[in-house]
Amino acid sequence: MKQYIELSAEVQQAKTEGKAIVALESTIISHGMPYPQNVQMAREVEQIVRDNGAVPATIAIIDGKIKIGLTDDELELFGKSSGVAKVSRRDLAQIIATKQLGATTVATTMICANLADIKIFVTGGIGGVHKGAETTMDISADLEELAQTDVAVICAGAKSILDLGLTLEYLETKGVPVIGYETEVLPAFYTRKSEHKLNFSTDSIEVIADTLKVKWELDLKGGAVIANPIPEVHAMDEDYINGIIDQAIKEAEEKHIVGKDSTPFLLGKIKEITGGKSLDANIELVKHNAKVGTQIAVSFNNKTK
Ligand code: PSU
Ligand code: MN
Repeated sequence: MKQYIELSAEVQQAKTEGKAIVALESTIISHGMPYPQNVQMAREVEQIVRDNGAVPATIAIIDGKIKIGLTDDELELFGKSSGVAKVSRRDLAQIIATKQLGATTVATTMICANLADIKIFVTGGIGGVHKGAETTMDISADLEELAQTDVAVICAGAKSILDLGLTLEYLETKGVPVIGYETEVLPAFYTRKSEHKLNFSTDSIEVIADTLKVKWELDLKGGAVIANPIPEVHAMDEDYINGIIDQAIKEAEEKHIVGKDSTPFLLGKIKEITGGKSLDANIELVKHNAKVGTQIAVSFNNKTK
């Protein structure tokens, strides 16, 4: 197994020193945002992790290896290249075996982080149950991964391109804790609120770290979602963004966009219709998640080392 994994020098050193490490995904770079904002976002997020006392490990598949931590050149290559594969659990072995350039989704980043014994992972939003999934069966592999892989994901909830109620039902069935940080309801990515009340909310980083520690010490398999709302000043107007999301979904249906192309198409469309405003919000919420996620990683690391 080890022959497929390569740690960056910075991550290797963090391991030796027992420092907290925060995993970051690469699909958000290659398929979630346009160049050059994507690379700039990735660099800023890495710096926020460092400034808050941990080491960032952006994960991607390059030349037959799972890279845990990217160099600046690798980040740039990722952000610029157009032929990067979007790699979910299904695709991981194939992309490594054929030595393709691959970007890891939430599901695959969890798998790779876990292989490198990194337990805390920061991103923007998770995949979930798509609207209309009762007929399309489009349910993100992210949810199954959360059910089985011991990595906590700090995100701003999920976008309303998804059916948030069904996404929560699915996570409940699979026994995945969804912890609201400074929120009583599931945040909806661009907005701080949705109509879906969470059963566990806290304002304490300590309590989150303790909960993760207990969960895994009890060998309760699987991850957790820590839902951290977008800061008020960057939140978008709910009616405005939901109208645009509906428009994007309609266009995806008309164009018969399905499978793994669905989420990137919708993200791109929303950005286009909002004239880039959704991208600004997206970048700001990821930065905020990086700060909160790093605090959790540092606290968890102190409790478990
Ligand atoms: N949501 C976002 N930005 C993203 C994604 C989701 O706001 O970039 C990406 C993540 O990598 C996530 C993936 O794991 O999309 C989910 O894709 P799918 O719905 O095909 O499972
Ligand atoms: Mn899907």
